[in-house]
Amino acid sequence: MTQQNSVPASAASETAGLLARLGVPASVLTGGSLVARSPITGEETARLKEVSPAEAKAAIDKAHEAFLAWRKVPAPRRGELVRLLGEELRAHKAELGRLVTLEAGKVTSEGLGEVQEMIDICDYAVGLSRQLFGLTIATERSEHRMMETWHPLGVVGVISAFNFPVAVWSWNAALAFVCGDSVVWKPSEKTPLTAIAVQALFEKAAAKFGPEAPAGLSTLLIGGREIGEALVDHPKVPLVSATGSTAMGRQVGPKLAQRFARAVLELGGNNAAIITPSADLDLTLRGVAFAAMGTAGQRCTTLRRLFVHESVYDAFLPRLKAAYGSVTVGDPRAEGVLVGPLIDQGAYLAMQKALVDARDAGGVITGGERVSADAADGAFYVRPALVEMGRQADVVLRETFAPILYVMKYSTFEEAVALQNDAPQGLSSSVFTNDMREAERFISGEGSDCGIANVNIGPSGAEIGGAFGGEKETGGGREAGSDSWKAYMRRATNTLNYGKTLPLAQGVKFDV
Ligand code: UN1
Repeated sequence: MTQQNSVPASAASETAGLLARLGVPASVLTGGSLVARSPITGEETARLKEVSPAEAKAAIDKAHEAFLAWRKVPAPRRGELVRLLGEELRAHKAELGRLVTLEAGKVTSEGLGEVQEMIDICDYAVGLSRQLFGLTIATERSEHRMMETWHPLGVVGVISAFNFPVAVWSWNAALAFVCGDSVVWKPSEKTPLTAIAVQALFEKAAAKFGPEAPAGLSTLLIGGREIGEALVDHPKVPLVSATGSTAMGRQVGPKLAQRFARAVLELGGNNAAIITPSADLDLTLRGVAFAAMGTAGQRCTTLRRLFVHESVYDAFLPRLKAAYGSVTVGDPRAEGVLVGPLIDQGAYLAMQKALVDARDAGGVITGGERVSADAADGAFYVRPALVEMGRQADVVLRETFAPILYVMKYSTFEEAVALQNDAPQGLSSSVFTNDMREAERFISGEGSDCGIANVNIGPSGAEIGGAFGGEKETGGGREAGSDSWKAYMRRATNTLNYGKTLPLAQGVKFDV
């Protein structure tokens, strides 16, 4: 049975109150041209001033000046600033999490969870600030030493998407700050308010830290596409980390390559799960439900393709359909709601188009219809869609950023892995199995070709400790944990001669 919430209450007045508590003056929220909205009701929440490309360029120049000062501050001391940022986030987790709910439409636990990811990466970066190690390498020459050192890189540009409006900045920024870099952030036009709140919290932390944190260390640029371009084109930005569509990455990647800047690209995902004959179906059901319907299908790690072994298909599908029918869709602030709104009408229309294409390709659809339209006509709530497909048609191979799960049958494990790897994207993947050989094969070099390959958990909800990112059309970038920090620094190889002779490498003789 379709359950839904009653009329959503105003989101605008609560937004203003939260921003005030997060340290954002009311004057910021009016008089501009960028209209901020809450997807919960569709109502306008602010009109923000946008920077011009010339102002963006000047701000990037200033960020470069900030970098020149910041790189001189010892790394563990830089870590102290990030520790203070983490403290601000802890102290304001409830308000910021709620603002994420209001602006991005995430249910309460996911809004709070996003802020928790920010806190976690701050903790991680604080530890890292004392572990920016290089290697000492055996040299072929006597009385020599060879080593590598890691140095601050410069201004790091961050372009983020609406679906993780604040966490993505923090995965980049917390690392960049401890690495000795300054950060310039262009958030999604769909979620500027959460970015403004985070910048206010950063400024509080920087004020506590003191004058060693230069002005311009963290800069927020509110604006549209041309502001992103200003970041991508500026010669003083050696690294841009961009999260968004593959189409966006195709524009950004070549421009950065043209000027030999680094790119961390976090683009589309078309994540799959394989349900094998030995899978624990209770656990699998929970894993699939969260990964496919959570965040209203708007994570880049959302589960979009499900391959079910023919021997368990008939046992599993009715249970999955029941979960799709009973999940509560509605106001994400309400207790018990698991699926909030789509971000906007564009997302809704893209979902409907994909469902038409899926039907044309022979898909049998359960759900997918709009709900609560009469309660808030500017808001777009949908029942998540389950689409049984006979084959992996074109529509299945493209990423539609909405809660659509395509379900297909398979016969052999090899076939399932091949189907999973057949998508142009390569972000996240999982297998549900209790067969050790299948599990190991899936995560082996011959298994999943994705940046994330999981066993007995869904593809979404990654922890910050691992490197986050994917292959192929996902862009190849890695953020957050493991050794991702190395992208935010430059490496120098140093050879030191402590002897009185000058032996040349490779046995070369050059005696003058
Ligand atoms: C994204 O959707 O842009 O793995 C990132 C996850 C999150 C990150 C998603 N930690 O679902």
